[in-house]
Amino acid sequence: MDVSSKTSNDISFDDFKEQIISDYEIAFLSRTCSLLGRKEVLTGKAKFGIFGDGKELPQLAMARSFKNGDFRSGYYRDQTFMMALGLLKPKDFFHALYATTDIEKEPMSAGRQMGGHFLTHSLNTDGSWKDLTKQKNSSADISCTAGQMPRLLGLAQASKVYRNLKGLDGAKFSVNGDEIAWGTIGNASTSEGMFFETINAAGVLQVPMVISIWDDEYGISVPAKYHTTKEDISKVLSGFQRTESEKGYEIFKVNGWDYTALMHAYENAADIARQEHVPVMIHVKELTQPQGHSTSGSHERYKDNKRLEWERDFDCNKRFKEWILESGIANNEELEAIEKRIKRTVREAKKQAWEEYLQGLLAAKKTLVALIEQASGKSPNKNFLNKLKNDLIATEEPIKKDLAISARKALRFLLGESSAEKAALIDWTSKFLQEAQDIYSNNLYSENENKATNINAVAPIFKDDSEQVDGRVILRDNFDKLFEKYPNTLIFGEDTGAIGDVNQGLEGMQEKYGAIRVADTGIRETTIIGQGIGMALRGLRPIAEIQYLDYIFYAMTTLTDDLASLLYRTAGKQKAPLIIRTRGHRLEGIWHSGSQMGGLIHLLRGMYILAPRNMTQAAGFYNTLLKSDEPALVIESLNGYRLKERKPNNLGEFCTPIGKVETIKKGSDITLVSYGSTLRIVEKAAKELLEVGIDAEIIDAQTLLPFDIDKDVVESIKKTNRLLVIDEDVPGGCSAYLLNEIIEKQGAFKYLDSAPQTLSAKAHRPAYGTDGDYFSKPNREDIFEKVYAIMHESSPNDFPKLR
Ligand SMILES: Cc1ncc(C[n+]2csc(CCOP(=O)(O)OP(=O)(O)O)c2C)c(N)n1
Ligand SMILES: [Mg+2]
Repeated sequence: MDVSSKTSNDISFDDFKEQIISDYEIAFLSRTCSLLGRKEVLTGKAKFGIFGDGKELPQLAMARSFKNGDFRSGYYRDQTFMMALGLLKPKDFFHALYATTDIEKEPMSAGRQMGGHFLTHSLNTDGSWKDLTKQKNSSADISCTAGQMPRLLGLAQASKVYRNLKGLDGAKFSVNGDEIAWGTIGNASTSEGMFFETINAAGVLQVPMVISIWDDEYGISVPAKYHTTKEDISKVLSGFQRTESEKGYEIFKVNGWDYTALMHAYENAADIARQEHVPVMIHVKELTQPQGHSTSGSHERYKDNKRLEWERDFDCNKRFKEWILESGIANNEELEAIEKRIKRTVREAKKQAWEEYLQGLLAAKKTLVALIEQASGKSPNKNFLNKLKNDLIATEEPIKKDLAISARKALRFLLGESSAEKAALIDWTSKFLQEAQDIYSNNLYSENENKATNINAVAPIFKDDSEQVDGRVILRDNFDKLFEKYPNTLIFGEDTGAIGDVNQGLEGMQEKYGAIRVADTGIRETTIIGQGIGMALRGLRPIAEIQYLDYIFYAMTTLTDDLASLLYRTAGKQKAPLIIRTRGHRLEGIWHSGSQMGGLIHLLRGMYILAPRNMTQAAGFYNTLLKSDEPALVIESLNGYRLKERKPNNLGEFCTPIGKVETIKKGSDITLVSYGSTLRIVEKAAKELLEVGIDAEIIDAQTLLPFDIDKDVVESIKKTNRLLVIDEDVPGGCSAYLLNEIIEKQGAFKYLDSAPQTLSAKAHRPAYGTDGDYFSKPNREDIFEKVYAIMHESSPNDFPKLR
């Protein structure tokens, strides 16, 4: 629906006037920050700036309808919104530009993210949840345009779950599911698949999501005609509009410079989403970019004079001011007094932020200058050290890098000398580097007590008469225990619900636990992960199922950009303990036998990657993960569901430890490291090797990220002095990673008598059928021959040439 100008009936004129003046103040404050922010970049104090100018007005309207418990999932234009809610102060804004690393001063990411990336803190310092119903929440932005969409779906879905699922403890997360998830996206970014996928899924799921499209008709230099069919996203999406008989969206279209129309649209949107749990789209048109896209270029290069003139005329702040004057809400003098005051405030905030930013660095510089001076006293390189010191003194506004370089260079000039002063300099340098490194590298994984690698192993208990069952039965019965034990656990994916997953690992679970907790979804991997991230951000324990490992790559950007980076980019202030369940490895054909582990372990640092060899180990990983609060990917072995395993008596209780390898067979001649389905083939090959007198030790890596934190593999190599890593990834994939861990990190090279080797799959995708598998992936004979060749090389007499 088109929204025209109307004043709100619900509040008195005085209140309305007060609201308008307060909104004008925020609009002007935000704009002043944008203007000064750009200058800070152009004068070199900050490296990059992307601001919210030209989008102020609709964000004020959104902020007015945003309540405690609500969540935002937006992008870099939303500074006015954050300022309106008091979540971003001008001083914070400048600290973010300078990349201050103190989280108290730069609450958005402790300097890890560029300015313009917003968040609120969901966690206390010990990693426990704050009461999110008592604060206004923003999930942490990412730079990838439209990357905020998948998680938006999950944030909205959480309200639906909290409203409709009985027996949940949502105390810190929801009040009857009344919370809205508010999304924002630029017009050009609506071209992304993630946008369309999310829009469709939210329409299907009917979740309380309000998505605002800030339409300035450009995506950097590219105008709307290259982005959007009919150059009008709400027109194109009008088929999503709900009708009396069909569920869908409520769609609003409103001009971004029209204050009262915006207020009206947002109030309506909020009512519909909050009460009815219906998704709403607000297409905010006729927005502008007063300073162009970012500090990287000027828009005069690609906008003609007519467009630039139109943008000046339709600048939402200018129009807002004109409207205030015309309506007699305030006069020019009053507004100018406000503007003057705000300009002073912002200038002062900027100055203070810069001084605070420099404070610690100047103190460190002073100490370092003194240390270099003292250490140079008796040095033959005194002149060089003096020059170094004077250069440092001349660096009036040093950054950490300047200090690190000076200290490290000074130590080079002192090579071979020995003095107490030099020792003091070494001490300072080591401490400085270590502290700085920690500032930039901490919180990749949880640093709290219940981090996944701290969860103790609990062995499965077997009785003498323990049943031998299909592996999938162990998973199913273990999930049953978990759903019973953790009421906030839910699982969803393609064919996950009614049929209980394609391999029956969830057989009967939907009947028992209901369609909210065990749910079917559309075929849309990215938003399945998004559902998981969003719900995990709001206290639920989702398990998102990706039907086959080969299809996880549809969701890879969301996994790597959003989930894996979350704890790190928020400096530990947000967590999404999402478990992803999938199945892979050697079944049949190019897309059902995937083992692209190298790609996963490299792109998903910040998550755990677990490749259990059987379903008991897999079930144990789920049990461990639910005791922890970190995100993980569990890859079940596709050809293992029908293999017989003994059923443990302590289902739901036994825990497979994370970060620990397991020795499957003892041996003395060579250490074989493998994981997943390939491990079974290695075991068979090892039996055949015994027949020719080669006794191999077999180690199951099983947790690839992290790998072998106790360094057990090197202990095995100390005994066998030989190493072969076997997997079914491409050459140089996961096997190379494991080799690096064992040789370099564990220092195994010292104990090797033969060159360490890898045996992996071919570089191409695995061909279909039994022969396709045999000639694509390492088979029993390959393993036998590779091991034999290593033994032949070291003792040709004992092991004569095979062929
Ligand atoms: C996935 C991705 N592709 C490209 C970019 C580079 N980029 C940053 S902003 C932008 C334009 C976005 O335009 P729009 O969505 O209309 O938002 P606006 O900046 O106009 O508010 C592009 C292409 C990016 N950040 N992410
Ligand atoms: Mg745009």
